[in-house]
Amino acid sequence: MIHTIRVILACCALALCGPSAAAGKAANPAQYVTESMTVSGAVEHALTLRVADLRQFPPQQLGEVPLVCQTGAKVGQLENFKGVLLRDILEKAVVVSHDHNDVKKMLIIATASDGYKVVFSWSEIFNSPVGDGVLVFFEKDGQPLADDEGRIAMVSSKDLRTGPRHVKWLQGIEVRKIVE
Ligand SMILES: Nc1nc2c(c(=O)[nH]1)N[C@H]1C(S)=C(S)[C@@H](COP(=O)(O)O)O[C@H]1N2
Ligand SMILES: [Mo]
Repeated sequence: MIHTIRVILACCALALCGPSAAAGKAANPAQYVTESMTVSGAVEHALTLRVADLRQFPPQQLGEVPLVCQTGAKVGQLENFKGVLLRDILEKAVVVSHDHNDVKKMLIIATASDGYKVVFSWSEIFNSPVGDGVLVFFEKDGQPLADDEGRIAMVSSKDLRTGPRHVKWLQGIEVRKIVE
């Protein structure tokens, strides 16, 4: 009985996270492509930004960023891409802060259209060198991003392993204060 349950659970895990799910995304990435991203949650100005809107922020250009999975495997490389700092976007949205210590409790959650999510903290973005390397990007070699990344993606280029916070098909950024 327990063995049967284990087998069922293992199959579910494989279906959700295993090669078949990854292969599905690789085979049909067009369904995940995002044309705009939102900024929501604990901000004074909620934003919806299309690529044309992102171009209004100060441009950032990066050369080569190796993409390394959390396992340590090299999975690719980002080259010659253009974007803007997540910090500049959040400055426009204005993180809500009533108390001197509010910002220290803020999470910044990036969500992709396939349900992938990664978190940053306010301190990482606004008060550490990591923030200098967190880019929302939309152009590679002067061209819009291909379907395998969406039109809008994100990377935290100063991470030790850059794969996990390379968010393909970026859909939104939510600012949320932790519950005390
Ligand atoms: N939207 C989205 N972005 C994602 C992922 C994902 O599942 N969905 N996986 C991440 C991880 S853990 C890695 S290592 C790289 C893998 O990129 P690849 O699927 O092109 O090899 O993408 C990252 N970005
Ligand atoms: Mo990964």
